[in-house]
Parts: sequence; C-alpha cells; structure tokens
Amino acid sequence: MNNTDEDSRWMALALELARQGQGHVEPNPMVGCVIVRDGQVLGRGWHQRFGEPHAEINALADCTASLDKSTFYVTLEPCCHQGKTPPCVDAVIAARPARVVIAQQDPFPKVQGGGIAKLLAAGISVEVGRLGDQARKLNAPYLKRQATGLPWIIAKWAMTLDGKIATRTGSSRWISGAAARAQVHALRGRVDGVMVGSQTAKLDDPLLTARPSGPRTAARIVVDSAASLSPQSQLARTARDFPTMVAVGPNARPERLDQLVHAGCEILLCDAPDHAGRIMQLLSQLGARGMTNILVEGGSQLLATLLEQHQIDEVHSYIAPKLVGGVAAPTPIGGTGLSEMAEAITLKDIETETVDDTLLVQGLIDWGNFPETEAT
Ligand code: AOF
Ligand code: ZN
Repeated sequence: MNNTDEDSRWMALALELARQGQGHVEPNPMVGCVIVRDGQVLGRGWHQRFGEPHAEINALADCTASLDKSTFYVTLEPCCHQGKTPPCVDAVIAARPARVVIAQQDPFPKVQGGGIAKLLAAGISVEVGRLGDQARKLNAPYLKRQATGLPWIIAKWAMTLDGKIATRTGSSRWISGAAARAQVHALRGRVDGVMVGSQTAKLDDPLLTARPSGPRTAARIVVDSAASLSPQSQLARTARDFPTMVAVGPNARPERLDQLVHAGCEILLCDAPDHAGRIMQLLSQLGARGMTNILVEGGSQLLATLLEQHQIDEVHSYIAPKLVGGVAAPTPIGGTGLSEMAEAITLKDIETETVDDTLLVQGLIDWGNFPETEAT
C-alpha cells in the first residue's frame, strides 16, 4: 500500500469512529481520531458525548506507547480554544507526532484554521483534506448550522408505489411495514426535533415519539399558525411527558394559546405575515436553541414550503408495493410545484435499501447553503 492509500485507510477508520457519536454529541460535530506508527494503531478515540472530552484526548488516553514519530488522523481540525475542555491542539503538540492528517478544517469561529496554524508553528507536518468529502458529508448538519444558524432538515415520507401518502379519504395507516417504521423510530431517537404540519397533526393524531427511545429526546414540533392543535390530541395530552412545541402565527387566538400552554406545550411565536417567512423564523429559532437535526414527517404543504425555501437537505422516501390511485389522494410534496422537468431538483449521494417489502431511497440536496471552507 502506498502512503496515500495508507492515509485514506486510517482516515476511513477515524470517520467510522466519529460516526459512533451520532445522536450523542450534537450540536458538536462528530469527530474521530486514530494515532498510527509504522502501520500499527497506537490509540483510537472519538468524541463520545456533548460536553465530554474531544476525540484527540480520548485517542491519547488509549495510547500506552510513546507517540514520537507517529501520525495523527483526525476527522476535524484539532480545536485551539478553551471550551468545555482545554484545547486539543496543545495535547497533540505535547505528544510530538511527526505528522497530523486532517480531513476537514473546522468552521467554528473560535477555531477556523487556528488549530492547523498552531500545529505548523510547532514544526509538525500537516495535511488537510484527506477524505474531506466524506467528513463533510458526515458533519453536513453541523456545517449547515455553523454557516446559516439553521438546522439540517430531513424530510421523511412513506408512499405507495403510485406515489400516494394517503388515500383520497386521508387514510394512511399503514403504508410501510413494521421494519420500515422501526427505522423511522431510530431516526426520531437521534434528532433534536420531529416536525409536522397542523393538518397532519389533525388527520393522523400522531404521537411522534421514538419507540424505543434513542440517545436523545426530540421535541415534537407542530407548525400551526392558527394554534388549532386540539387539547384532546395525543400530542397535547402527552405534552408534559415529551417536549412539545407549537409554532403559531401572529393571529392565533389567545384562548387557544392558553389551552395549549395549560396542556404543557411551549408556544413559539413566528410573526411574519406569510407562511414561508414564518417557517424561516421557526428554523432560526430552532437553530438558535442548538438544534442540529430536524426530522419532518409531513404533510405535503409543510414539505412544499420547506422545499420552496431550499430547506430540505435530506430525503428518506419509503416506497411500499401498494397501489391506491385517486387524483384526490395526496402526494408527499404539495404546493404549486415546478413547471419544467428540466428544473427538477436532483438528489445526490443516493442510497437504496430494501426493508422487508419496502424500498428506502435516501439522498441529499445540495443547495449551496454552506460553502466549502478554504483549505489552508
Ligand atoms: C476537536 N475534537 O473531538 C471535537 C471538536 O463544546 P465544546 O467545548 O466541547 O467545544 C465544541 C467545539 O469544539 C465544536 O464546535 C468544534 O469546533 C470543536 N469540536 N474539536 O478538536 C473534537 N468535537
Ligand atoms: Zn478539541
């Protein structure tokens, strides 16, 4: 194996370790670190939990040998700031490695190339960008929030083979099978929020909790300009057990707000005059609260607004081998839609998987929301 292959292999291992922090470290990025000398792993570590030691510190703690002439593979530039923990870059320099290979620069304002500069100033050879695309994909939600203040939006729907998310009467239970639904529960268990529109809340009366629970408890968020969520709904009735937010518009009636507050819901006021403006205000509020990932489970109007605002970043479409037909049966994304097929939004990084009899198609949409950081 030549040096380049070697570097990619160890960085791939560091990325694999980083991923183990998913659901535990947000709003921090997922970071992994492998320390190698002469083809031997001396230590490995990852950022395991928000507020706890960073990847490099855990990898150093895993080492018993001297690290002289070793190479560090880190998926993100080592930090150079005093945060909840001391700067990692000082601990890396103290270990006297020959080289540090970094997948990606950290856009965090207190770091932003400062960690790399400190390594270079200490006479350590530094390479930036090894498997950078993979690192960027892994931490895309972190990068979007750093760049825009907005959370990463995952749109999920289940539809029949003829593209319907319900029958013409609104019946939708169940389109996908139990195994596909279990996957969605796992996703709910690692995101910061699970969002639906008011119509979906009304028609489906969902609970939107993760069953079984996952590494974090998502807030359930209803986009409901008129505060029309029924106090008798499952969401309102369980609002004291699971965080529940209702995003309302400026014209919501005060008595409706009182009822929801009384039930234990938190009201998020979005006062823009139009639906799109209110959605953007809501996303800003959620991002400002430290939310990194929001799962949106419909309906078609909410997804249309998010798409029009270029705020759907990732799609999980479950396609079940069923047909229901009907021009009045809803499809996943409503709104006016595009006029030209040539303008269709094309997803990238497509992954497909069959879950029992249901096909999952997953992909990302690159809106250019977070430009690549310059390599130093
Ligand atoms: C690293 N290695 O493993 C991680 C880093 O909240 P704190 O104090 O833990 O700091 C969070 C910031 O530190 C985060 O925004 C990012 O810039 C960096 N994360 N850096 O060297 C790591 N998780
Ligand atoms: Zn650090």
